[in-house]
Amino acid sequence: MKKYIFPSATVLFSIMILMASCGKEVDKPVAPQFIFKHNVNGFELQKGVMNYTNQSGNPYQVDELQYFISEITLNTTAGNSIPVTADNAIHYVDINIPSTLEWNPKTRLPVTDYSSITFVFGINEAKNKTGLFVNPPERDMFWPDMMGGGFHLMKMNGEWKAEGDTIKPFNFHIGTGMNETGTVFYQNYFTVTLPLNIHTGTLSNVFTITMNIEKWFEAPNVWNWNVTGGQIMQNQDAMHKACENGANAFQVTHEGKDIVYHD
Ligand SMILES: [Cu+2]
Repeated sequence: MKKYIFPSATVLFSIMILMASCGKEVDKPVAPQFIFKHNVNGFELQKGVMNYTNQSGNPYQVDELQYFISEITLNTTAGNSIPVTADNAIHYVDINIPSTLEWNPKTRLPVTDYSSITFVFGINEAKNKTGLFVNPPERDMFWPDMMGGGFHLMKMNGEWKAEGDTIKPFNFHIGTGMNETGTVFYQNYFTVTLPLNIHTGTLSNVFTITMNIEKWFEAPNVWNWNVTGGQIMQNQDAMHKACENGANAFQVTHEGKDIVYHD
């Protein structure tokens, strides 16, 4: 037996008002898309070519770049925060794995005005524990247990031309730091907030997060591999300085592509 339910006059009236005021369907929440780009001095990174020179005059090249971005949150002009909670709110980026350069989390964004975006570079202390990832490629970011465990926040591997024109490898790796005796550990993840200028109607749901790689070596700490050496995993002072620089390495742009969420 079928039951027919007749909408009340109030409901009908509300629907008519909605239709009249919008002239179209009410905006449905949309799925965000995040695109990750990697530039040096304003141009797309060219891997494996010693085309770059940092402010200390170290010629360098980048061969591999792997890192985590997590806890992305979109902040509305009205003061609400919309967290991207899908996939444990963690995304892995690897310039040698094209599929990681785009993230389509199953999170819905209300169509409204947004004024900023916040994310964690790396993984926060509560989540960054050994065993968090059991499958590659994320698993291969593991950080040794004796050094605090969990996972690298970033691995940037390459080479620089040292004094005497010697080519040396660098492993610009960031993870949990520790003191010399291994009794105190330091978290190196950091939070980035960048302005957005999204107004209802522009429906900007595609966010491009660009890492400007050269910024890791510029300010406030001018990087010199001849001083730090190629390995910084066991050098908390160097990792801390790297992170101070890294806080200036990101920018975000947005555009509308009208990807409507489907269940
Ligand atoms: Cu490492």
